[in-house]
Amino acid sequence: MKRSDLAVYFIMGTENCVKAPLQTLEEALAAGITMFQLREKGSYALKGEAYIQFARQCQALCTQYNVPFVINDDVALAVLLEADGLHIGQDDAQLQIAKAQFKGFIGVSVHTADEMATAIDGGCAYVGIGPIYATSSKADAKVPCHTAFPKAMHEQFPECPIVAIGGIEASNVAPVLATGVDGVAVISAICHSSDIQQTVKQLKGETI
Ligand code: 3NM
Repeated sequence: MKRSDLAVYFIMGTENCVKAPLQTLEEALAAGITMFQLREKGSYALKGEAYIQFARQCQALCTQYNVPFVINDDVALAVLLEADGLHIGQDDAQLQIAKAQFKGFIGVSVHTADEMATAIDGGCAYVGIGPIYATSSKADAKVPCHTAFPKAMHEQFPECPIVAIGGIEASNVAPVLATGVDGVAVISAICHSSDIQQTVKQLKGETI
């Protein structure tokens, strides 16, 4: 992956969507998202064959738009589908174990400088830092860190690509981009948008 792939990183699972999930994904791809992560969580999450089929449909759309396709927290599915990337949290499979099985790139969620140093030593492709602001899309999200922490991490580890996540939307993206991070990852800003084209532009910092 390239650092610029993190610019607008759309994350989605079927439970996050207001409209049909594949329609939302296709609109987001057409609007210019630069990376996509399938994060199928929650009590109504697809399971088994239905989950695999849905993942394949998402992957096919991403391929059509030449956008990297990432699987959240499911090493076996990432291997089965030969996804471009895998994203893991601190409570998921360990980076070394995931790396031994999956040959694509791996991103890791980090919340401290120590976790970030460990992820870099382990060969992560990028880190996710959040939640920046309060979010209702992740039940067990930590206390918001706001912009000082990603700014400090970018200054301490300038070689490591960083994507900021959590509560980011068009109205509050500017201070996040000003920290020097490579991009922003969003769920609700796109899933709940009435104009995805405009939202993606705003998240790239292209319009006010
Ligand atoms: N991870 P929204 S916050 C998936 O802090 C996720 O690591 C987070 O959704 C973290 O853009 C989050 O709707 C949810 O706030 C992001």
